[in-house]
Amino acid sequence: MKKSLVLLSAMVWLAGCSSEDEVEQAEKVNEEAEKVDEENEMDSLKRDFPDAEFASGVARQWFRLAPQLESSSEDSYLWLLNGKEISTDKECVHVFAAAGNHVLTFIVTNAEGLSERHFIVQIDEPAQAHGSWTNRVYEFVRAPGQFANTFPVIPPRSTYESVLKTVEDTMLSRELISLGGYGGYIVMGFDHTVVNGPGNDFVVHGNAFYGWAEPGVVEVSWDANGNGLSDDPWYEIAGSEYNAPTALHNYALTYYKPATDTGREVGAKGVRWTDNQGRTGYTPEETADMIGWPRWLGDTLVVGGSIYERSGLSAFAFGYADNWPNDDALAQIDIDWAVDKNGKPANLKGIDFVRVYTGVFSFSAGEDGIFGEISTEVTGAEDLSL
Ligand SMILES: [Ca+2]
Ligand SMILES: [Ca+2]
Ligand SMILES: [Ca+2]
Repeated sequence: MKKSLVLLSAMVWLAGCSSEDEVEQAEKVNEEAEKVDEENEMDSLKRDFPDAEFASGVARQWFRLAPQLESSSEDSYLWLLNGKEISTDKECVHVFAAAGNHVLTFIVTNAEGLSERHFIVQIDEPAQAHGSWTNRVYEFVRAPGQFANTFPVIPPRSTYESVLKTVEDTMLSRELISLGGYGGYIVMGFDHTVVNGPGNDFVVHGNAFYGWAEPGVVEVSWDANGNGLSDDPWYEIAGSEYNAPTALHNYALTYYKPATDTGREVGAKGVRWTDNQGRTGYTPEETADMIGWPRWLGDTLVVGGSIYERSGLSAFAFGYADNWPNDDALAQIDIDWAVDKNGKPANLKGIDFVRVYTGVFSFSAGEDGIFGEISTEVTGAEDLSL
């Protein structure tokens, strides 16, 4: 097959060329490929590939290359990076861990044959170095509990925007943010994409120590729609408890603000809750310094995801936040552990956003529960590669 000759020549110019030489070579290879297309009379494949043989990008930022092909449902696509498959989508979306030059090959196949083009991709380091710590808070929902308005302090009449600002400032100064009882969560983002490299990739920092874990479930997401916002699908980091017999997924729990709770029992204290398993109950009684309902929330709060059972304050084996001391390797997370809604590997190349929520519903912290509910604390998340 004539095409295989073209592919071979593409591999040969890898070593030792300058970027300009490489682009020149790519031009030659593409001219040859066009001729082959003509010889093969593959009219349907003579489409508008990207003109330039050169594409550039920045390390740890999404690289996207989309050929302007007429849409044809019979086409199949293959992208090779330095000869290795990286995508079978029409648009190539990839992320590079470091600066460097690469050869990208795009192959379209349909009933008439195949056609291919080559690109030299030059990846540079960003003008301003990326930071290893999360730099932005996108969402924050504290669940009712002991530190509802005090950790960090949320002043009266705070708006949601001012709460976000307070929490973001707290994260930037690497101080503790309490998520409250089960389901309370924070969504944080980095100033770059955390690349899924070999082994562990990031760690969520909390205040766990040996014998005192308040595990938070970790979810990850990447900016699939490219709008810079955290509005893309989430993938749970399937830690050691994901398949435990007592684990519940698709769990939902509703908290009711005490003063407005019409279903409240006479004399009841604490915060009433119901869940999608038909259960109901009250959180422990509030005391003067335990104002149970976060000030900025409405009359009800629905939270959920997965929920895990645990007795005492022992740590889960791996894959959670606020579970092992921050400098223990068991606190680290591998993006490879991310799964979709059906528990299938998500195969993520990198992540931009991290969501952490309190993953157990328990009030057993301390003797007689004097330390209140199990509440995950976080100070931020760290990219281990920087
Ligand atoms: Ca990894
Ligand atoms: Ca997005
Ligand atoms: Ca904690």
